Amino acid sequence: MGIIITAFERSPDGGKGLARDTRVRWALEEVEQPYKVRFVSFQAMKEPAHLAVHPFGQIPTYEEGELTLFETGAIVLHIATRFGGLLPDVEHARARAITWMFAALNTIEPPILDLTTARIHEGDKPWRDERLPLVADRVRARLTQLSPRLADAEWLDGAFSAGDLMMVSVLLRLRASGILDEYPGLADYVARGEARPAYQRAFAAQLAVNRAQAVAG
Ligand code: GTB
Repeated sequence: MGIIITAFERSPDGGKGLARDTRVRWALEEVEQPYKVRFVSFQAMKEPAHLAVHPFGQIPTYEEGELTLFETGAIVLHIATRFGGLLPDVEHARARAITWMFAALNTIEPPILDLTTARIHEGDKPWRDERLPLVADRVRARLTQLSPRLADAEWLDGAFSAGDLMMVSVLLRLRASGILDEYPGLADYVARGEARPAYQRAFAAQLAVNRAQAVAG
């Protein structure tokens, strides 16, 4: 039964791998499952055919036979549950790895998203210069709490898991701000994630599409 995901027809990041389909591609590469991609434009995302698979008109989505999923966290959890390799077999270790997935999405990512909003989407607002340092410090507070976890450990809890996949994917979004480099241990952790062959394949696949789009104009 084939797997089909959706991705931007043309990612606004031009192929830096920051759009969330990269997380799904990475998970599928880790578990060595082939997949196809249906590319959608911003306009098509808001049309009934796509809204039928994603109620909020976004990417990524995941289709596998009669199963249709949206929300990256749910998709990666499904992939990790359905195929071996991304979650430990031992019950408690498995629950902890899933906890790290939620921590990445619910505790670490929200201030990072706020920072992106403040830096990019609200860049022209009169209160931007006042707000930006506050938001940046909220990110730093979380990174300061997370850092000790990785001081002497390669991954968050034993072997690499879906929790690390999600945490690295979330932290990656910080790179352009320069804040990640203030935490060398976390920067190294992200680099370890990016060095994984499965990540490299996922990154290359999304880059190839965005490069082709750039050439096509
Ligand atoms: N909670 C959902 C999930 O985790 O799946 C959020 C999905 C989401 O935000 N999707 C974005 C989207 O479809 C793409 S990934 N946006 C279009 C819309 O809402 O109309 C977010 C994203 C977009 C662009 C960059 N970038 O260019 O750097 C990075 C991340």
